[in-house]
Amino acid sequence: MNKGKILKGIGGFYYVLDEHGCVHECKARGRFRNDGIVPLPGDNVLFNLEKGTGGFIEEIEERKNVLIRPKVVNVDMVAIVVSAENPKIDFLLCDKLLISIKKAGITPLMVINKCDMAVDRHIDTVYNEYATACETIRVSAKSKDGLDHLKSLLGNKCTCLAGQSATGKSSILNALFSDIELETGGLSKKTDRGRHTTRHAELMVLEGFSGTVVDTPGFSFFEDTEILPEQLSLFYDDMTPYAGDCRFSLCLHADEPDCGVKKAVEKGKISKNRYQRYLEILKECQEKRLRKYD
Ligand SMILES: Nc1nc2c(ncn2[C@@H]2O[C@H](COP(=O)(O)OP(=O)(O)OP(=O)(O)O)[C@@H](O)[C@H]2O)c(=O)[nH]1
Ligand SMILES: [Mg+2]
Ligand SMILES: [Zn+2]
Repeated sequence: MNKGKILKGIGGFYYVLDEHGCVHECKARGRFRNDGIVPLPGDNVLFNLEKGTGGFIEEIEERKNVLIRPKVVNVDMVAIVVSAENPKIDFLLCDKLLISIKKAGITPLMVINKCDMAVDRHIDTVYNEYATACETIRVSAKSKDGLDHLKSLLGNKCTCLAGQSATGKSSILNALFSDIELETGGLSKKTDRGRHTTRHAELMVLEGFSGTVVDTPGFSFFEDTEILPEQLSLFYDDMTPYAGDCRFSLCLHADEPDCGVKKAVEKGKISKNRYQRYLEILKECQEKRLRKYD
């Protein structure tokens, strides 16, 4: 038996990368279908190569995590790609994405792209919003500034690039790796206005790396994540250092007196805007819980 990783699946065929860097076209054994298991990109598998008939996936290792859209498993890092200029960044959406990434136990990375064309003030606004919440870097797919840093962070992980359409996810991958040639264009495509250029999920193997990347055709995976109101702030790395100063141990950092987080906001240690959006998301979590017990 050989060990490998599924890069993509098309029409019942799975493309499996072995430990030597070779890709094999495999089918899955019928019992997977009988058990209701669909092999997915990212799956670590054991497979057999048979003369004439190609390969067969025999076993699928237990999955570390499962992303819903795109359907990818065993993801180590999600890079949220935002644009410092156009399209305008949707902070609330980014906050929510960050929360779901943290909740899934995946490492987040904020990538501010298009720094070549953006005014410094706009770049700084985004940077200051997230620098204490997660690792945040500034890049330009066009000028290639910051791309070496990004490359070093990808390492041998499996990284998904997520973000609004036209923020430059595909452009970044094209600029990073000479053997990758993805379609770009995003919003400018007349026939496909505002829709994502990138659609299917596929792990791409990085040249000279054991790492892989997925050019995510969407922004809203994990949309059904349910979060308890008292859990929410645990997913805010920019707030947790101050939660120890709260008078109440189950402080929601909303209306409670003597709240360490609110004090940190007043002192400018936590972004006011991000805190305001935290309150908005907290309300949503509370309403969701109420609806559940209606
Ligand atoms: N000036 C500048 N333009 C960029 C940069 N990165 C991407 N663009 C442009 O932004 C547009 C969208 O880029 P894409 O790479 O297609 O964006 P995407 O995030 O992959 O979009 P979807 O696949 O639709 O989700 C293209 O016209 C790119 O040329 C950059 O760093 N600087
Ligand atoms: Mg794309
Ligand atoms: Zn508090």
